[in-house]
Parts: sequence; C-alpha cells; structure tokens
Amino acid sequence: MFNRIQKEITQVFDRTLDRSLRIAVTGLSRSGKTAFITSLINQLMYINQENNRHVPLFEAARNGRLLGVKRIPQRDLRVPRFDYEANLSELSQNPPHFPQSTRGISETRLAIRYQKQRGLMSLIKERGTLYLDIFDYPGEWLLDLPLLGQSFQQWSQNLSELHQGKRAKLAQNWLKKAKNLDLSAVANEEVLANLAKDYTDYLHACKAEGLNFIQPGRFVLPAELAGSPSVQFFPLIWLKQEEWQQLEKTAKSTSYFAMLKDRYRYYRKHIVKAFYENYFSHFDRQVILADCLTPLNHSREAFEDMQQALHQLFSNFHYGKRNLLNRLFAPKIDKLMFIATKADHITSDQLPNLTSLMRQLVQDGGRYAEFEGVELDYSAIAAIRSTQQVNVNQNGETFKAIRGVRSSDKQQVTVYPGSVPAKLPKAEFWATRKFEFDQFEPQPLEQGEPIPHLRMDVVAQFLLGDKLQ
Ligand SMILES: Nc1nc2c(ncn2[C@@H]2O[C@H](COP(=O)(O)OP(=O)(O)OP(=O)(O)O)[C@@H](O)[C@H]2O)c(=O)[nH]1
Ligand SMILES: [Mg+2]
Repeated sequence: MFNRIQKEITQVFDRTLDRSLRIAVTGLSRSGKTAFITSLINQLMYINQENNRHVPLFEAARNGRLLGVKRIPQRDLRVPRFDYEANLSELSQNPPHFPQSTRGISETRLAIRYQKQRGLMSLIKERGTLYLDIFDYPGEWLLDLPLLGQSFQQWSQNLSELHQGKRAKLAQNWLKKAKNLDLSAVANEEVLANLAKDYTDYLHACKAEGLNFIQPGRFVLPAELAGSPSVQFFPLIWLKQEEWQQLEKTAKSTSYFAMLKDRYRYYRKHIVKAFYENYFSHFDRQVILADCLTPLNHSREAFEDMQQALHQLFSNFHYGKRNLLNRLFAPKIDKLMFIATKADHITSDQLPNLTSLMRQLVQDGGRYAEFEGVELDYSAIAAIRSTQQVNVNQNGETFKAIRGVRSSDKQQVTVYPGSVPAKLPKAEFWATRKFEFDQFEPQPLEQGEPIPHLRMDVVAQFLLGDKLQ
C-alpha cells in the first residue's frame, strides 16, 4: 500500500513538472502491440542530433533538438522488463521473424533528452528530460475489463446474446454437458474443472476461427493461474430470467450455482480488478491499435466479432461516471489515437480508406472521448514494415502493388491486395469480396539501420511532440 502511494506521489510530481508520460498501448490479441512498442523504442533509440531521416514527421527530431534516447531502469521492479533485445534479435535473424505472442506483462522506461525551445530558458539552451513508461500485456486479458461492470448474471446474459453462428457450433460440446448439470446440487470441484476445460477448449476454437471476443481472457492464457479454481468457471448462458431468480433464492452456498458465482466474483475482484488497477487506472495518453485487415480477410463473422469486441470495451464509457472502466478516458488522459495497424499489407493509395474504416469501427468510443475533451486522432501505420511499394506495368497500364516475402511459402511475391472499404462493409462486400492478402515475413534488418516502418513518426509526434517543446 505504502509503495503504491509513494509511486503515485512520484508520478503526480513528475506529471506536474511535465517530466513523465505513461502511455497505454491498448489492443486486442494480435493487433500489433508488441510490434508497435518494439518499433517505437527502436525509432526513438535511433534518434541523434544530426540525421533523423527515419522519422521525418517527428518535429523535435527533424529540428535536431533531440539529444538522445535511452532505456533506463523502470520504476516497478516486480514487473519483467519488456524484452526489446529479444524482439530485435528475432528481427535480426536470417531469415527474420516477428516477435513472439505475449504471454505476460512487461514494462519499459525511456529517457528522452532534449533541447528546450520555449520561453526565456531557450536562450540559455536549457535541456530537459522526458520519461516515457510503456507496458505490454497479452491482448486477451484486455477483454476482461468489461467484466468489472458486470455481475455473473449480466455477464452470462451478455454472452448468450452472442451465442449464434460459428460460436454456437463450436460451443456444442461444452454446452451439452453444462446444461445437464443440476445447478442446485452440491458442487463437485472435479466436475467443474472438467466443464471449465471444455469451455476453455471452446474459447481456443473461437480463437482459431479468427474470433476476437473471448471471455474470460485468462482462460486461454492463464500464465501462473493455470489449473487454479480461479479459472474454473463458465457463464450460464442458457438460463432464463426466472431460473436465475429461482436459483438466487434457493441454491445453497455449497451448490454448483453458488460456487460458479463465487469463482466469477473472485476472478473479477482479484484478477481483473488488480490488472486494471495496476496498469490501466493511471496513464496519460493512449493508443488503441486494431488490425482491421486480418478480419476483413477472414470472414464477415470475424470482422463483426472484432467490432463487437471493441465496442464492448468502449461502449462502457456511455454508462456514466460510476463505471470503473470509464476511468480509461478520465480527464487526465489528454490524447488518444486510434491506429489501424499492419498498413504495409495494402497499397499506399488505400491508406485513407483504412483510416476511415478505423474511424467508423470505433465511432461510439471516439465520440465519447471527444465529449470528454480528449484530443483525438486516427492513423494507419505499419510498425514493422514487411513490404515495399512497387509500380507494376500490365497491358500498358501502371498500377500500385506490394512486394514482400509471403509467410505461407516464404516466396517473394508481388501482389495487389485489393481495395479496402472506407466504410463498414455491407452484405455486398462479403458476397463479392475482392480483398485478399497474405501474411508477410519481416524484411531483413540492415546492420545499423532502424526498423523500417510506415508513419510511426506521425504517432511519435502526436504522443510526444508537445512535451518536447
Ligand atoms: N506486415 C506486418 N505485420 C505485422 C505488423 N505488426 C504486427 N504484424 C503481424 O501481427 C502479428 C501480431 O503482432 P504482435 O505485435 O505480436 O501483436 P500483439 O498485439 O502484441 O499480440 P498479443 O501479444 O498476442 O496480444 C505479428 O506476428 C505479425 O505477423 C506490421 O507492422 N506489419
Ligand atoms: Mg504482444
């Protein structure tokens, strides 16, 4: 407790002096958070006073006012360091690889030395240091945040509304067994463990089908909680309102019903809330990353599922100030950027469409933030650019295409991935789908060169520009 208060006091002190920024990188699983953080650190570490051609739109770097950036020890010694070196080493292999999917929390702190520009002090060339704190975590855990505002019954009912199409099919095995359970009978932990395993298998199957909406997130990535009763429960999606009421009244504290409810509450209080309080309750600026292209490539259901997952996160902000989650957008967060990632999968003429699609996708959350006085922006980027833009001549016509090493067969290919819809795709889009792309392998890193990217400098300018005056 004392440690936390001390930490918060130091943070407030630093903030008042404009010395430190805590950046939240928010995004569902595989949205590109780790690639983004790795690239951001890399682009910043390559800044020197003379030559910053890799970040032309980052003003302080372009003007030569950035003196140097380095990683320094983080504040919270209990949290693992963000493994920047390992990620960079993956990218430096021959052939290069993308960093691994994240399995736990990690943190990093950067110190940015700069020449002040503002006020009298600039005459005597005063220098300043801006500290930047960033943490990384598995995207699956993020989708647990909406649980903070939901009772066991609300959560179950919310999931029952989603129970259709692919989900209903994949859930069959678990649901058939779960429905047979007499919820008022005395609970047997072994039975619960087995049913929770079936439910977890179902969540894994959803993930494999490209679906994003996976709750509880820790079930698919439990880390040190694996096998503990805290991750052995499931939603009662089949219960009708009257059945809930009945069980609430009659089920004994030793029953399956009571035990499931207790475990849900425990999970919410000790796992989700702790995650929220330790990492999401205090930060200054936020980027929300979304990979709009993979679901677009996958299926209508995957795309709508991602939209639903994002809305679940952000629609919470509409429900007034009592909701814990709306502190994500508390007034102290003064800037928020929605970022469509992996933009190197499309030709440059499609970037405005991708940005516009991203805007539409998160519209509700975006409007709320604007309302709260947050400075908002939208962008499309590639943190680790894997392709090159080329012009192709065919039948006397020139058109733009992308070239890169395709992940599936490791062949270099030149392709035209098609056009990205600027608006949320309607039924016709899925019927006559012309959009298709492959995954690409990262480009080999040149010795002494920063990671190739698309528009990371725009993000750096948005997040840091005003603090480096
Ligand atoms: N072409 C391209 N692919 C990218 C880029 N960023 C991420 N990817 C791809 O997306 C995958 C996931 O990226 P990560 O950065 O690991 O995503 P994450 O959000 O950290 O995912 P979790 O850790 O699972 O939550 C990578 O393995 C790459 O295949 C990019 O800038 N360009
Ligand atoms: Mg990651």
